[in-house]
Amino acid sequence: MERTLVILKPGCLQRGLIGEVISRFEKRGLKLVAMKMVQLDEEILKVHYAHLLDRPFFPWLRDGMMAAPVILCCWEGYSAVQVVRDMAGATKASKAVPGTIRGDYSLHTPHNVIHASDSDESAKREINLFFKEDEIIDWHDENAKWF
Ligand code: IDP
Ligand code: MG
Repeated sequence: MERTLVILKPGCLQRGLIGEVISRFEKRGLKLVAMKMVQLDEEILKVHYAHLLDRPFFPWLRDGMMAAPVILCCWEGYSAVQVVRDMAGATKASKAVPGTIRGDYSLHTPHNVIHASDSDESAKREINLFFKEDEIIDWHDENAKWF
């Protein structure tokens, strides 16, 4: 089964959208295998967003991601990376289609509610960056047969 990393960004916590967003993934049939609230720092953000370090908006992205705690979650399921990316919607908030998380809850790209891994390779790297091995729990999902 595939795993993907979702970060509920600081604005998601501040706006009281945590339950709403997590509920969407649960209802879709994804299995939550790890979750924690953390205050991110510059060091880890420079690794996580290494591909964006030289972009002009990086300082805003970094500060925005440190403006309040985030919720880190690891979701597992069939084709989890692509399914969660599709549920997140387009990076550019104003172009995100209604029905997607970004399309329903954001208008401006810096406030696009969640991060979602963009490939299986990134997912593995990001899950390793944010979670220790023993923080991921392979529990038995009694409802799996209904999904
Ligand atoms: P993604 O989050 O959809 O994978 P990335 O290109 O990896 O998109 O960018 C990471 C984050 O950086 C975005 O989610 C968004 O918050 C922010 N970002 C990306 N492009 C821009 C931009 O042009 N202006 C401001 N913020 C941006
Ligand atoms: Mg990305």
